[in-house]
Amino acid sequence: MQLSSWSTALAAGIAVVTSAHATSPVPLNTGEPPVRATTNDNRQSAGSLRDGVLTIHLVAQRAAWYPEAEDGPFKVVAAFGEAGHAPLVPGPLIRIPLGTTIDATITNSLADTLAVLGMRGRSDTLWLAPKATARVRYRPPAAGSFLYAAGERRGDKFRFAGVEGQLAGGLIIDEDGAPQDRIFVATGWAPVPIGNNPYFLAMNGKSWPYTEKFVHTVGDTVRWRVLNGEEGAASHHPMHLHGFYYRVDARGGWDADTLYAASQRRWVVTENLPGRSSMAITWVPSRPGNWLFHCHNADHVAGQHRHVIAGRSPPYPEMPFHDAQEHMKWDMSGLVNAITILPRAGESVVAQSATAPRKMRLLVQERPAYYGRRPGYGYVLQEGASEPAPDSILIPGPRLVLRRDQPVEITVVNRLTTHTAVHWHGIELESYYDGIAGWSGSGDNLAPMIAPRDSFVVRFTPPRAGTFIYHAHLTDKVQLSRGLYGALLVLAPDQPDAPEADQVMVVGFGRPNGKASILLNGSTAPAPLQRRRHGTQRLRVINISPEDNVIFTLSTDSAPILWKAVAKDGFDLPVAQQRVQPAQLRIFQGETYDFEFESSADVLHVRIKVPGAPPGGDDVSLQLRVRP
Ligand SMILES: [Cu+2]
Repeated sequence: MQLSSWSTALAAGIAVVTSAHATSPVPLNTGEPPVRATTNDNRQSAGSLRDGVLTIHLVAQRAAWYPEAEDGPFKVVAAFGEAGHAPLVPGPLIRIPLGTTIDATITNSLADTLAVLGMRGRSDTLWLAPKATARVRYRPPAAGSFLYAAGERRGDKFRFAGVEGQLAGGLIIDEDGAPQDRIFVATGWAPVPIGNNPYFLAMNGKSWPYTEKFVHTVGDTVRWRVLNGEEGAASHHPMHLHGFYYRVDARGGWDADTLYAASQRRWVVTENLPGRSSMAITWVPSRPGNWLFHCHNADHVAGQHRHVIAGRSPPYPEMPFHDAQEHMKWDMSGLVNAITILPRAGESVVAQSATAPRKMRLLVQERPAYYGRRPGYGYVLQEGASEPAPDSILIPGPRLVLRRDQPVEITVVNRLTTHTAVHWHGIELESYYDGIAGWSGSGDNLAPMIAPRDSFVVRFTPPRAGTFIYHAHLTDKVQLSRGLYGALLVLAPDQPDAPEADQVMVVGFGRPNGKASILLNGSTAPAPLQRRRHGTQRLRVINISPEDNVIFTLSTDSAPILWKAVAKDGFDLPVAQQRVQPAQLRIFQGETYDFEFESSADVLHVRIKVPGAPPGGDDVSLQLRVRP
């Protein structure tokens, strides 16, 4: 096979270097049952560090990987291991102080040619024929969180995903001192050839409910570096933390890493991790109880992938609803980590507010044949003493307006024919009310699923004014797609609730007339909204679509207007980040943004579009018209 034909299979711009030489000291895969891969928790650097040189010998080989229990189902995958040691998923961690030289020997024990990226000069590719061994010396020039990855030749293409998806590892260069952080590498698996799109994801080599569970104490400083080892533009993981904000200290990954200056750091509850990217984050739990850190792409955490891991074909068995904890094990998979925060010794657990709470009744309702043959679900706020008709629904749910520091008591009444649970996304509340049935709470006092005809009383006092979301957090893909989401606005005590100067745009997903589509404020053809011509106006943008990220624009008839980002996920942005810029935003699932703008135009156009969608594909517009 000619080298030139290898390179044509790859994206232009990657340096192609022939470094394969010598013969392998490691026997080829001869069809024997592969060795067992060990899960890599990324606590320990591989290799041996002496006199400023890290010496490491990596071997790419077939391995049996157990993404759930160690005696559970396995997949035969390609994985890296150190010579003489078990292969690891994800690949061995290379973690060195800045200034260290990596002296790496890499052996390809796979049946076909291997392309290794990131092991020298970041995006410089190394080619290894079967049985070949290469040696690389590389001194990383800067600190940061990087990745290396490899793909195997399959016909005329190199696969960096599929069964090769676990050939990725962290490459961490420390600036100073002993590292106090943990490292997580997300990887993906898909069969070869891909059929019916079965796949699953793993965090540090395990898929929920077998992912690592973290235990911290109130007041601990938690530092994580999270890396998306998956390839490509299609792999995005908007990572959401329940209950607390986290500070984004650095973003990078494949080509570079940017450590943010203090004024550039933002506090978020959701930050998107594209393929081959990294983030360094810091957070401090301030309330005890159980929480989650997970990808907000509902399909990346859908429980059905557990059956893919087990090798089952659809139709999959029914999910168990008899027990919330059992249900939670089957309702999610992949990129979900459980977190338990312990109270600090001697501190009481719950502070009760002295103020009487404002009481609300939120009905969860169902309308048959709303989306084609499928039902629509919707939240409806009860006004007055009598309940609304059971089949009346609103999509999205009503704009819930709460006041900062004012306690609220929301009775959620389930009038669906199935169980549900509500998550108050971004609200810093007590764990028990966070909405993860079978997990929220602490000890034995865990939140239940809300059964049909049952109700659940939620109590919290929002401490921060901003834009939040309330949404179903049970069988998310189904319940979000059917309409169980809405905007949750927390206003300062003296802040007027003025919809014409303070608009909310909710991006969702549904099936109007049975056809799957992104939705803007619940519709593919939303009615125009009125706005004031003068003065500064606020636009709150929410994406709670289960699987879609969108490009959101605000423009006159001819061009985008200018807006200023003022908050992200309900947290005011530092002044240095409140930049005036053209009104275009790529917003991922579970994110909210607040913008301010002024415009005297008669008509402004809000438009959402799925990136890369063909003309006439997913694209929804809404007009903001000046009040006559
Ligand atoms: Cu994801």
